[in-house]
Amino acid sequence: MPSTVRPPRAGPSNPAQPVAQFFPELSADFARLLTALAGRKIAVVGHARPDGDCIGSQVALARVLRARGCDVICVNADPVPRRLQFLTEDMVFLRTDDVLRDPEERAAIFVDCADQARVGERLKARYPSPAAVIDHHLSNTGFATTNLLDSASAATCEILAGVFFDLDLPVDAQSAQALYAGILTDTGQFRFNSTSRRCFVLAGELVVRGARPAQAGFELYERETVGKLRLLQHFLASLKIECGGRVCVGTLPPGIFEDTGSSPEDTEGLVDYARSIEGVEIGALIERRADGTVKASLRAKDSSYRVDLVAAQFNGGGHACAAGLNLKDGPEDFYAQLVTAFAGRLALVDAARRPGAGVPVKPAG
Ligand SMILES: [Mn+2]
Repeated sequence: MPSTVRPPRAGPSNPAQPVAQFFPELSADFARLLTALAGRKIAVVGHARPDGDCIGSQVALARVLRARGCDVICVNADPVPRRLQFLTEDMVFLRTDDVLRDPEERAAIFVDCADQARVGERLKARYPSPAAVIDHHLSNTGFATTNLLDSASAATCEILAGVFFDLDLPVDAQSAQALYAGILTDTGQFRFNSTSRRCFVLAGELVVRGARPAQAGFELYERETVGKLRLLQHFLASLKIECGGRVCVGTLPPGIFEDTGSSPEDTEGLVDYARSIEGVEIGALIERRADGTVKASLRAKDSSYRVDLVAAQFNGGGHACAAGLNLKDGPEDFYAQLVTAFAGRLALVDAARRPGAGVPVKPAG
């Protein structure tokens, strides 16, 4: 490890306590994984509708494995979003159909996937026994042979950056930019609760290795399409305030992407507007598709609201402050059901906050 790296413990409030490594246990596990995978062909598998943390993790991990002489491909059910393509130059990103046709046996490493189905059902079937999963979602129970999990990390890219530095693995400029972009996007540009001193230390080290914050900022946030802004316009017009001003929900109807000239990937970040209103504790985006699918993204200002538990009521999951769900046949009254679930969650949190209350704010798990 370069002598300039001084890994602190995680958590925004902890004082600086330099330790030997960023992730001592995970790094030891990763070193064993590298040994076990030596000579194997590898598929680095990300989730459906990949975000910056997912693509960043795939690029950086694939490049590190490639530098060790491995034959590596990256696989996703959905294409790399336009605004993330600056990270994937000269990398092989394949889709589900490509790998279903490919008879090659590969060890699969899943990244940024809270559960195995996040890659999509057909990819899950293609890679039924992943060699490893590297992830930061609270709800991840560990579905692979090797499970590198840390829910205190803001991003899978944070885990990977720390592990690569711990093990002195080669992080070139493109990997550094990919890891930086993953940390930048999953921390909401270093704003969310999950943003720790470790995020800043790692980001600084990534800049030393060639990450370019101005380029990342431009590619990620200054290249919106008109369609995306039209979608935002519709979303803002749909916002409804619920639960006495503490919840705000916006809805996107079927056909909205065609109507506005936008695409599903353009929904990223919309829900943050619902949450951003003064007094609103929880924001939500409901997306209805013509085939009956209902998707929802839930965002809380405070981790005590545990929106992952609300998502779990509809077979979803995620983090305390950011969760999501997907229903194949969404009920007609899903909006009402979701608001009722939020009301229940708010009541629980309020009860726990009352002086002398014995109700736990954060149920186990
Ligand atoms: Mn992530």
